[in-house]
Amino acid sequence: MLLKNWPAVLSFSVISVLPAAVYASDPAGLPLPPRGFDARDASIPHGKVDVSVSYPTRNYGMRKVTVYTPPGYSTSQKYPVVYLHHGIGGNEVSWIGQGSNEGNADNIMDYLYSKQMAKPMIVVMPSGKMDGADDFARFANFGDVLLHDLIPWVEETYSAATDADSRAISGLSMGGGQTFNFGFPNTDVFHYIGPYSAAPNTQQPSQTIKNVAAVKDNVKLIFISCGSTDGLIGNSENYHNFLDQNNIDHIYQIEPNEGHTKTVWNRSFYNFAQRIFLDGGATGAGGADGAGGAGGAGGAGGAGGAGGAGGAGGAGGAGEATGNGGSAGDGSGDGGGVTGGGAVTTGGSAATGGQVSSSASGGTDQDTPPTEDSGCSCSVPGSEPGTPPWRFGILLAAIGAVLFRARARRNRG
Ligand code: FER
Repeated sequence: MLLKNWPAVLSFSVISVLPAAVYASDPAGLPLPPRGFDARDASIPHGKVDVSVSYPTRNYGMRKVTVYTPPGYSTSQKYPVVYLHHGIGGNEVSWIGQGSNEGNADNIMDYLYSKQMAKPMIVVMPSGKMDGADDFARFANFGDVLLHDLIPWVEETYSAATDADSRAISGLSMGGGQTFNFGFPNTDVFHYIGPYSAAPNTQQPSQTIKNVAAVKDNVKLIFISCGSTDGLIGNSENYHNFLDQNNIDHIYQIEPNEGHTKTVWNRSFYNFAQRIFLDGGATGAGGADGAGGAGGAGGAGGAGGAGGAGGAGGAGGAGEATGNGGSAGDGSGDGGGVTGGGAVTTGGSAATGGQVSSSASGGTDQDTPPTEDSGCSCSVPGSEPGTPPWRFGILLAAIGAVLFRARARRNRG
């Protein structure tokens, strides 16, 4: 009797929360990071930065790399590693605000840890431009060094985990091209892929993704970003379209009114770093965005609920669909805390809830207000292949709706 009406209720509930899934090709619209997220803050703990350390290669002599280890780094534990690449004029110090000064990965990691928004990880920033005939060749030649010289050296020298779940590849511009070019053909090595503002050295998706199933099975997060006015945006868009066409979950984040800038790269690293290495690890972080906020947030709230952390997001919305989303969230986890600017907090008993994209712009503390509607109609990748959190959200929302209505009917009768 209770179950008699469930197909109708299910389809209603699914339809009512569908927009987050249907418009998968829309950019994610993540909220701006809070003020000061990329600045050095004397009042919080700092990681240790080994600047311009040398490591041996088989074919290029000694090469330079900068390595950030998190506050509290200890050899009694193994850390995941993100390999973070610079742009055309950069080197191993560009990501720590020196030399060509392309980003502030050290400050961003310090910030994320101070807010408990990221898993402790090692950030490896190599000089990724080798000898070669031209810039394309120079950046391409680093692939072999990365895989066969640098990674083995890092894993011997630092207290690094050595499985693909514990490796991420990321980078900006020419380094974004490297991220596509080295990441997708090596999904047995890297399970997190984050290219920002990728440059013309980016190979075609048909060249780097020969095996769609392997990408779906292996890769836990693809995060592609670019400034909306960047003349190079076609490289990112090309992958975004290919991934959509092949139903490969990913986040596509466009930074409004930004060109080929450090602002994009810092925001991108902030967004990427808090969404990686969330699967399976001891802290089992549940992704959660957002501090409630205005309408449009409800759908994302439901998704957050599936991750075990998003009840608050659902509550921020309005209407029946968002209410369902919220209650599903309440039911599925014991709510890992939802932080102000909204990202990852540890806890959340639903464990693998991972990349829940933005909900609303509430909670950020910004110099410049968000210029886009930041309601979530995003590509939300799953924390496990084939089971994105929002699918759990939909299912749980539907079950919640069935139970709620059955009880309401009983009470009325
Ligand atoms: C190009 C435009 C941009 C190009 C490279 C870049 C080699 C790289 C920019 C960067 O890394 O910041 O045509 O060709």
